[in-house]
Amino acid sequence: MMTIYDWHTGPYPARVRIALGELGMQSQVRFVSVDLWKGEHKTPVFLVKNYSGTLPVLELDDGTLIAECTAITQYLDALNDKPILTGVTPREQGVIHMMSKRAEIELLDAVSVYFHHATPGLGPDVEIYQNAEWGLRQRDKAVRGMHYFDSVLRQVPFIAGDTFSMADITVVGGLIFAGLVKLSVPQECEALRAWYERMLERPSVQNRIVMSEPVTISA
Ligand code: GTS
Repeated sequence: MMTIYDWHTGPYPARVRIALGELGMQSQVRFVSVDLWKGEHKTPVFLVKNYSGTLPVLELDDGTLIAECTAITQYLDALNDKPILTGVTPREQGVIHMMSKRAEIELLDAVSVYFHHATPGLGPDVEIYQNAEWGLRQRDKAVRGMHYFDSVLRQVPFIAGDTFSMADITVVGGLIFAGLVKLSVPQECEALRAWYERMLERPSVQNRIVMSEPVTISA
């Protein structure tokens, strides 16, 4: 049994929950809730688990700690004989990793910076430094990212090409976060909007929050 430290509505933890759903591995993990709104992810005890003070974190039975959604997803996918989210051939692996990283840089992380810097974020006790101008620039970057991914999806059905992959999950995370901060996908991004409708129909995306009743254990 593996442990995942996460927060049930968080967009980044959603990426790992969606991956677990796609892989059919929900029964192999237990979730431990770390309350972001109380700043539990910044306590000294939690920082031992993840130096970066972010969620999610995967803990293996032998005590190994794996943070970063991409790393966690790659680990889980590699447990299968035939990975389905991170590619099999070197070309697939390279393209999927690139597009997932690009989705972080151009969309998800940008929305996150906007949330933490140009909105009240997690509240004054947790947001000890804010720079609204930087946050607003990142909001605009995220909107440009939406246009970029729209242009990608006008050419191919999924973010990294012909098949669903970790890169789709990362963009889904970005749009989940955008929805939480009320940052709309521009109307003219028709391909991105249609793709997102399709993504929202996937059971892994629909079930991400109810995947497990959160267990509350202060980290
Ligand atoms: N690069 C990290 C990853 O990919 O795992 C980023 C993780 C991240 O920012 N997680 C959010 C977090 O811990 C969780 S959530 O916002 O999606 O719920 N944020 C808290 C903070 O203070 O940055």
